Amino acid sequence: ENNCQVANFQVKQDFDRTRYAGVWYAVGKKDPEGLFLLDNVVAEFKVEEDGRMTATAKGRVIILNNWEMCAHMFATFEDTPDPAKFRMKYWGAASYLQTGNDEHWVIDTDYDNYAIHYSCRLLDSDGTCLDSYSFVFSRHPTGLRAEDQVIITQKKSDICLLGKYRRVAHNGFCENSADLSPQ
Ligand code: AZE
Repeated sequence: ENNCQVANFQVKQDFDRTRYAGVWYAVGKKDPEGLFLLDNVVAEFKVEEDGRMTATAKGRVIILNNWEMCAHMFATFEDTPDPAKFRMKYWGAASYLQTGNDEHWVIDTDYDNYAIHYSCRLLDSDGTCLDSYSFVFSRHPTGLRAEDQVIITQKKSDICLLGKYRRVAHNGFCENSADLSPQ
C-alpha cells in the first residue's frame, strides 16, 4: 500500500524508450482540471538521433466558445534519474492551443500492446496529488486485450485513480485534419 503518495508510485522498471516508440491510441483517460484532449487521441513517440525522446499527439478539443478542432501537439522530453520519469514540454501547432511543462511517467507497458501513463500537475502538502491526468494507451484503436485490461485495472488502483477513467472514442475526427504525422 502506497497511501496514494505520488513519490511511492511504481513506474516501469528498466524503461526502454526505443521499444516504446511508435504510435499509441489512447483508449482510456483520466482528466486534469481545465481544458483537455476530449477524444480521438493518438500519440506518436520517437527517439531522436541524439537519444532524446519526442512525441506528437492529436486529439479533439473544444476551445473558447465551443470551437471544436483537432489539436496537433508537439512534445520534447527531458530525462530524469529514473528512466521511466520525464519532464514533458509541450505546445500546439497553433498558438491558441495549450503549452505546458508536465511530468510524464510511464507506469507500465509491455511495449507491444498496452501502456499506462501518469502525470501529477499539483502535489498536495501531504504528498498525494491534487490535479493529475493519465492515459491508457493501446497499440490498437479498438482497445485492449482482456489479459491487458486486468493489468491496467491493477495499475489504475496502484496510482489511486481506479474508477476515474473514461473511455476515449476513435471516430476519425482527426484523420482528415492537416499534418497527420501520427496516423
Ligand atoms: C501526451 C503524450 C504525447 C505528447 C503530448 C501529450 C499531451 C498533450 C496535451 C494536450 C492538451 C491540449 C489542449 C489544447 C487546447 C500526454 C498525449 C503533447 C495534454 C488542452
